[in-house]
Amino acid sequence: MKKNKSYKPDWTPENAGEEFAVSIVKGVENKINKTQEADKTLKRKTLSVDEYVNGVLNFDRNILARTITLIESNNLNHQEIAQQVLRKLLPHSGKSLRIGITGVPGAGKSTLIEALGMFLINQGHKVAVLTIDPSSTVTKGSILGDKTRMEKLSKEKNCFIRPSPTGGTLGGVARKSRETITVCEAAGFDIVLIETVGVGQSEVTVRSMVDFFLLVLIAGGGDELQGIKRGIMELVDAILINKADGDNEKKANISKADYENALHYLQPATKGWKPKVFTGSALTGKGISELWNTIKEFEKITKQSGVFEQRRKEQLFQWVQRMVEDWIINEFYSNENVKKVSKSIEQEIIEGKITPTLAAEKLIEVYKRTLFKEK
Ligand SMILES: Nc1nc2c(ncn2[C@@H]2O[C@H](COP(=O)(O)OP(=O)(O)OP(=O)(O)O)[C@@H](O)[C@H]2O)c(=O)[nH]1
Ligand SMILES: [Mg+2]
Repeated sequence: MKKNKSYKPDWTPENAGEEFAVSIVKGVENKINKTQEADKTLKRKTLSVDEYVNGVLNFDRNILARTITLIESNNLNHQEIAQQVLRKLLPHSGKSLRIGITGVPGAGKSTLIEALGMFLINQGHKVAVLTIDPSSTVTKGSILGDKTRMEKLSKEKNCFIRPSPTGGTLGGVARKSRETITVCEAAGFDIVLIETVGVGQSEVTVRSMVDFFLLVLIAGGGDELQGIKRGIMELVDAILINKADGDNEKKANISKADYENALHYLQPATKGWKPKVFTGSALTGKGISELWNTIKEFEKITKQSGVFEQRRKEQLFQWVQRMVEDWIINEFYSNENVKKVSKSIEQEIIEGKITPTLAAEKLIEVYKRTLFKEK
């Protein structure tokens, strides 16, 4: 191996002589990476926009998965191709029924998706399952859990399961998921099920991309225990009290009455639709057909009244709005001058030298000044 003759480390005093020089062996890391990269590109021929589009439209599962990977990529070049692909797929999308499923961890969402998914596939539907989990970057998501929970479903050729895209903010995850819905619909999936954990903001995001929103609760769990905020109840079209099997059945019926009562005082999430509460068991399959009948009834009523189409249109505008908002926030906080001043302003607030309103004004002023300078 070739040695570098005289290399001086960073800590070497200025004007130091050769006594500080060390010999090092040049790393070989790059070489290995390059070979691996080359292998990858050899195995994975890059596809043209039309190859992606035709693959998706012809229900080529391999290309479908690669298209979604392209959408999820943060590489600018990939994003550009992804947008071209999406533009061509857009006219073929929109024909599915989008169903959001939320609930605390362990409520039985994935088990329910397995049961409902199999029920639908046996009726001839094509089912796409997506999960939205903004925390998955940290926890690596519940991919493993989901794969085992949806064991039968994951083997079905008319089912496609895609775990939450990792990395980035909820806004970023949401953009990718929305675009993934478009791709799945263009591929011919007529039912899209989206699972999200009902803590934090992700349920609001999922509500804004689905037609029907279901909350899964556990019998006798109690509101506090389940961390269910009133806010979620205002978003849902139905509540399933899950795990109503064995000794739990009685408790489930009591919970059902409680939730029906609570919903009675809330504004319905969908105009012209009274949210339904029922009990069931994802494990035994009890309540699955009732759930599906409710969803079909919901679809019929809202399509007749025009509420369905209206919501879809509003969701498109909200989507655009959200992306612009995310961009503005990112643009502001990643501004170098704003970053520099933020620290000292933070300190001034802590010390009570400045009010929050003045602090905000100051930051905005700093940002505005950079804009004028750029011009
Ligand atoms: N007895 C009973 N157990 C159930 C039922 N549904 C789910 N479970 C069990 O509850 C546990 C959690 O189920 P999951 O389907 O993974 O729950 P989840 O809501 O998807 O959980 P996260 O994805 O972690 O948020 C598993 O051990 C399931 O077997 C049910 O109807 N009855
Ligand atoms: Mg799950």
